[in-house]
Order: sequence, then structure tokens, then C-alpha cells
Amino acid sequence: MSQRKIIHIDMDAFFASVEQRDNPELRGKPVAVGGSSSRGVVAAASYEARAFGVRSAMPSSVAARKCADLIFVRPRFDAYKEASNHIRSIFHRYTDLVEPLSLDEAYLDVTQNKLGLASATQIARNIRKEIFDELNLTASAGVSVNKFLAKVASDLNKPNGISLIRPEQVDAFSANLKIEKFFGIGEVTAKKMHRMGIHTGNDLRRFSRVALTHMFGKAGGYFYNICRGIDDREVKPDRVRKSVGAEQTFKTDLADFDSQCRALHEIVEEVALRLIKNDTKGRTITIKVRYQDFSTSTRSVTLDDFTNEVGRIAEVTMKSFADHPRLLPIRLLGVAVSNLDVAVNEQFGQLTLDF
Ligand code: DCP
Ligand code: CA
Ligand code: CA
Repeated sequence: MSQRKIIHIDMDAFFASVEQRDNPELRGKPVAVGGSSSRGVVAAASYEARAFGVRSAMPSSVAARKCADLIFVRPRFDAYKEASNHIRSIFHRYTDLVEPLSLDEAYLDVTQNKLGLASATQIARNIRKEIFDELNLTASAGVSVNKFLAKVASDLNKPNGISLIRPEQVDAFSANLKIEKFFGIGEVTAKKMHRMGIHTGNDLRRFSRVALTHMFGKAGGYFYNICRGIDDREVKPDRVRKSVGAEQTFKTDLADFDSQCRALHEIVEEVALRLIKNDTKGRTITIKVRYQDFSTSTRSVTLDDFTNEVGRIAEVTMKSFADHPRLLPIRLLGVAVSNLDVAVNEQFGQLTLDF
């Protein structure tokens, strides 16, 4: 296989940066996003707060003790979600091989890319600039030949940095890397390795694959590879869906108009629910009817505006259905809404009912 070009992008102090961006009074100050109550924990800490030792997942009471001037801010998930959608739309300008790991982070495979750019580093630079220009937020980027190295790289010059591990540097880089930096080696595993005298990739290389599997189970094989800088995992794309829909095949074919309408209404309710869940609206409503003899007819209606309202979709669907030929009993009905105002991420939807 030819050399891949993988980028890992991770937003800097994500929730805290969004808060500082949206409230100028918070800029340059130690900020913790999270509850300030005795039982709250810190979700995100601004870099100013980190200078005092405040970290994510730390109890708020501990954080307040470390930094007397710490400002606690309630999370606003809608704002983070919006920023997340925006950065994903930037990624998709370059490639559809985008695998989000969380709201603020994703892998991109840019070996082939939409702009035909030869340099992955240039793409990472463009992305960082576009994120800054369009969102007023900073991101860090790592560029290398696989996911593991790209992810490690994005951390090297954080915050607001970029780093590249070139193919010819992979061997030395992974040999010298401290095992704590290996993605997938947590605190417990790291302690276990330290007790065995394993501190770097090079130390890990002394063990055979069989020995590592014996000591660390399934992860052992992964460790064997990554200490050599080898990681063949593919970037698994979040396929952007162009429609939200549901369909149903009936146990016995529906012959009368009333039961057909009732079934259709249930399907419409499901579709509207999915649109709302995915935070999207659509303009085109398509109805699919499959008859007893498997002949199928579909019709689409495009509205003047976007909707996710069950009443509106039902009205259009029923009208369209009434125009359908209904000579044969019906074995399947489906409704889909397309022409969406916001691209929908597949991970939120069940695929089984979609068409
Ligand atoms: N987050 C959370 N609870 C955690 C860790 C993180 O709610 N225990 C949220 C808040 C973070 C966001 O996820 O802002 C992203 O997490 P990261 O681990 O990427 O951390 P940050 O983006 O905050 O900082 P960094 O600059 O180190 O990436
Ligand atoms: Ca981050
Ligand atoms: Ca992250």
C-alpha cells in the first residue's frame, strides 16, 4: 500500500475557548467550564487556568482551591455543537474521509483530497486558518502517515500549533516516544510497564508480539505495532446523510385506505422525530409505495421552506399518497425528507429504517 497522509485536528481548550470567544470578559482569564457546586467537575479549563494546575475531570472544589480567581462558567452545549458542525464542514472541503472522535477532534485521510493538494501539511495549515478565520477559535494539528502518529503529533505543539512526523522520522520518533504518550496506554498500563522497566517505544520493542499479548491481552498486538510506528487502522468516515427517512414493510399487505393512512402517519411521526433529533429540517418530501406485486412508485414534493413539523409533513404526504394509484394492496410504505438545511451525521440515526 502506498504511503497514507493522515491529519488529526483537535480544538484547543474547546469548551473554554468557545466561552472566552463569546464573552470578552473571560478572555485572558482562568476559566473552568462546569458546575461550581461542591459536587461539580471541571469539563474544560482555559490555558490560563491550566497554569494553576486546573484540569478536565478535576472536582470543581479542588480546582477552586488551586486557583482562587477561577471563573466557573456553565456549559452551553448548543454553542459547542454548532462549532463542531462548522469545523466538520471545513474538513469536508478537503475530504469526505473524516472520522470524528468527539465534538472537537477528528482524523482526516487526505491521501486523495478534493483539491488535489500534494501536501498534507499545507492542508492542515489551511484548515487551521479557516477554523481561525471563520470560528475565531484555535485548533492544533498533527500530520503523519497513520492515525496513531497524527494524534500524537497534534499534541506536540498544542495549543495553536502544528507538527509533522515525516515517513523517514517514524522509526526514530516511535522508538524515543514515552509510553505515556501512546494513545491507548492509560495510567494503569503505564504503571505496569514502568514496573517492568518499559519507558519508551524502544523498550517495548524488546518484547515479542506473543509476549505482549500474553501480558496485555488483545491490546498487546496493538502495542507491538505502534512502538514500531505501525498503525494500519483506516479513517472511518462519518458519512454525511442527505436524507432522513423511515419505511415499513407490513406483515400482511394493507388493502384499505384507512389502515394505509394510519400506517403512513406513524411513519411520518418517526421521520419528524428523527429530523428533530438530528437538529435538521428538509424541503423535499418523498413517499414510496410498494405494492403486492413488488411494483414501486415514488413521488417527491418540494416545499418553499424547510420543515421538521409532523403536521406539515403529514399533510404533504397524505395529499401525495391520495394521488397514488391504489389498485393493489400495499406491502411497504416509506417517507423520506431530503434537501436538508444541515448535513446530518450518520452516527445519530438508525440505518435499518432509512431509504
Ligand atoms: N470534556 C469534558 N469532560 C472531560 C474531558 C473533556 O466534558 N473529562 C469536554 C470539554 C473539552 C472538550 O471535551 O473542552 C474537548 O476535550 P479535550 O480533551 O480535547 O480537551 P480541551 O479541548 O478542553 O483541551 P486541549 O487543548 O488539551 O485539547
Ligand atoms: Ca481539544
Ligand atoms: Ca479532544
